[in-house]
Amino acid sequence: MANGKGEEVKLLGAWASPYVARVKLALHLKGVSYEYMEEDLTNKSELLLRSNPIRKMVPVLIHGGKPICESQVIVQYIDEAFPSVGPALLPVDPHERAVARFWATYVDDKVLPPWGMLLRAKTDEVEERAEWMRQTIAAVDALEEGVRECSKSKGLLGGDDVGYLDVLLGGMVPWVYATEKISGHNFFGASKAPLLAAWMERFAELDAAKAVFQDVDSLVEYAGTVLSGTAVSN
Ligand SMILES: N[C@@H](CCC(=O)N[C@@H](CS)C(=O)NCC(=O)O)C(=O)O
Repeated sequence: MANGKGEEVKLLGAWASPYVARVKLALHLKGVSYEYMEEDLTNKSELLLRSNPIRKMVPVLIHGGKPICESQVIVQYIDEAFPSVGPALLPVDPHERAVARFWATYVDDKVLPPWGMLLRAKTDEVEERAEWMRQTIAAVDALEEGVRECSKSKGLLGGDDVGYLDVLLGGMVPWVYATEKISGHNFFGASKAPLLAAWMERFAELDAAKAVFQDVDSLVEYAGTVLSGTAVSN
């Protein structure tokens, strides 16, 4: 693995986070070596608080001593800071670039919030859970259109190779599997979202995905304990 200008790269993360997984995927795809530092989010390190004083969240990438925060910003930074290594993640064409960014924003604004609420809801919050489920399914329905718009010959979303939207969605894949185990509902299932389902199978075959994806049973346990204290069920 090669690092631009030999500067040290550190990643502050939390193992279960889909946002952190995005950054790990981008680093692996780019062939950038890095030191990973696991944060205890109940007792955040001085380094995290100093590096991301505004949001105090992971992921934070520290490159040559300079912190970069927010997963989308970090993935774009990695693409720009390490241009000569690995595939270019953002499309070269400005319109294609804008479309990839649009769908990335859509995922974070519309798909992840209700999904996160669903995973955090208590089992007796039946109506709330039904509403979060409905909102997540509606958002994923629309995301199918994004996959249609961005996918090219190989069925990945970055043109001829893996790209920005692949990385952003890729970080969520283990949570798709975990949610299915918890609730019986596969948000990227073939009957409702055939393009996403096919994309997910292809993405999961990449070496970077195999290296980065979390163990699904551990995520299920995490959802049942850390997130809600109770698992989601149908
Ligand atoms: N918009 C942020 C979200 C990051 C995020 O939600 N991180 C969570 C872990 S999954 C976190 O650090 N939570 C700690 C806290 O909220 O105090 C990104 O894309 O990086």
